[in-house]
Amino acid sequence: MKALIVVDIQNDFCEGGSLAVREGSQIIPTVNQLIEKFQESDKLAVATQDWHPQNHGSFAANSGGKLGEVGQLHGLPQVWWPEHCVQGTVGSAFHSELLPIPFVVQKGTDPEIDSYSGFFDNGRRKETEMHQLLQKHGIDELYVVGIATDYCVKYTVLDGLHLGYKVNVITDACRGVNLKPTDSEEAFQEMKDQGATLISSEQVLDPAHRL
Ligand code: VGL
Ligand code: ZN
Repeated sequence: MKALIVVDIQNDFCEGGSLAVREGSQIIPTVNQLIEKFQESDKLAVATQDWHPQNHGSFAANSGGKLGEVGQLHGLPQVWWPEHCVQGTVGSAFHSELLPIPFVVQKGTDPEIDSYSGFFDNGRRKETEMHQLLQKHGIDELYVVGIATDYCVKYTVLDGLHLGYKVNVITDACRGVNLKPTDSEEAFQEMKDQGATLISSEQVLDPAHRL
């Protein structure tokens, strides 16, 4: 059984947000078509939501580190981010053009550790409810879209593969931060090297592509 995973399409990651990703909101019409196709075929769609407390350790202002630089957070390498996706703020809300998605998995709630993946925190110390939810629905194959290609999309895909799912990444329905201009390209390559299938939305939306 197949499921669509929509990663972090939240205001702070779109144009005008505090951690705006270039062209972030451009993927939304395509993502909405995918949500409709999955729902029309009675397939599960799950959204992830970055959901930080105000005192989250990944925020540069809380760490004393410089924006975009890498430091250490409780023993793990950590990029220092601007304050973003603080629980309950407008920035943490899903973009208003995104269709509602019935299942939402929140992550990044522990101030002491960041959580890029929809499955685990960055140390794989704690799990979200994602794997259980997918197991309960008999899911064995994922289609992943969203923001950011080089962080939350990438780690969600790699953890999905690690847990034994077949994983498809719909590349034109993803956008990246690109602290380094080639980061998204390299992220797609790494996902592919680890066993993910890179696919286009055109292929998935083709009526010949059965879910
Ligand atoms: C993300 C940086 C920090 C993401 C979340 O959604 O890719 N990136 N928090
Ligand atoms: Zn975050």
